[in-house]
Amino acid sequence: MRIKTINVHKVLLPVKGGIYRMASDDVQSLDSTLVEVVTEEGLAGWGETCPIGPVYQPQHALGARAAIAEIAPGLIGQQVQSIRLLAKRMDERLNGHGYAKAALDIAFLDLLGQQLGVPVSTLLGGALTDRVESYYSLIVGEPDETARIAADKVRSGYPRLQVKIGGRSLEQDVATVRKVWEAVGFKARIAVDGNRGMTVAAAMQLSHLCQSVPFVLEQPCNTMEEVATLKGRISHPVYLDESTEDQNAVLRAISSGIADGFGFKVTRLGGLSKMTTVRDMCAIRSLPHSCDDAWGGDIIAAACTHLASTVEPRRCEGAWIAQEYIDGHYDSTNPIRIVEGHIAVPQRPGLGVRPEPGMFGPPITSHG
Ligand code: 0XW
Ligand code: MG
Repeated sequence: MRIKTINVHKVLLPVKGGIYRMASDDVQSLDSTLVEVVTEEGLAGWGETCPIGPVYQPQHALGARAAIAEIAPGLIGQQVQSIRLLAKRMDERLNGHGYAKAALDIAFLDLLGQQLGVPVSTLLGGALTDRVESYYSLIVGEPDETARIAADKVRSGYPRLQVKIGGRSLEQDVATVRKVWEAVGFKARIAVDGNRGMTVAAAMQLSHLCQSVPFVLEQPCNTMEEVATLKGRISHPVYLDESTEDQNAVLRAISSGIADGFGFKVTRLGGLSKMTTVRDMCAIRSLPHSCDDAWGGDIIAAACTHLASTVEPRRCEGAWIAQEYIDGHYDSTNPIRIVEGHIAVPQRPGLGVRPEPGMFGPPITSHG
């Protein structure tokens, strides 16, 4: 099975409700890059990478497409058999840019799964469950309104909530966390996500003022070093998200004991194949983690779901997908959907989702 063509598509995904607000940035429409890798036999594998704007993390949409333009010509004619060989080939074409390589890695796994007649979860080591948890992300908002949405989402079945804070007064952040807790109590696990927006001092004050609320504090400060100084000085467990820039950053965080868990992004870590390594490193130290991506449609949602199904459920902090904040699906027959806060793991070969033929229009670039 040799690669004949790689088509690149650009898809705009406007935010339902207008604005997705985080401490680090407000976004209104996201620019997703999809790759369709077509073999000589006419089989098509899909991949996707959709950074949540150019500010959330160093990755950005134009960067993804520029990187794919460097890499793709070198993949034409290559066999889709050894994912590791294809990864090596990509590294020989371009240093770094894991978030662009991730889209291609996902497409290779989609192809291989279809050829072997197995779901991607099987290629990642095997699913432990057929239904994974998701979580609802509450954007930075007014405390009472945030608590009202939180209660509503927990009633609908979400087992976990992520409360976004930062970029405003400590008073508002503390009020939001307390009100969400009063509204949901132990009915859901709570992560409080500062998205790099807090000083160490503010993170310490928040933790002290909300001491009796059992939440995990996700990426409160900008750097891993700042977050490291919180150890032993606050009462809440600390998770890293944006600081996990690559596999080595995860290794550093685990070996130095900085993080009690992680919010992982499949594309930032370089794709599903690279994620299996950090997944297994976390298993060795019994560390919980999510299986998310920053944004995107059904393709990346399927990738996150397959991965999450291979994580020991007691340590799986869910697969976040953008469904609640975008309209429609690429695959209306077999969409990846959150039902009662959970996502069914696709059982069909490959990713188990196919964009409707022609729905993205002609590709913006074709290689091969
Ligand atoms: C909730 N997410 C997974 C979606 C947005 O991209 C931000 C992200 C996070 O945890 O920071
Ligand atoms: Mg986060």
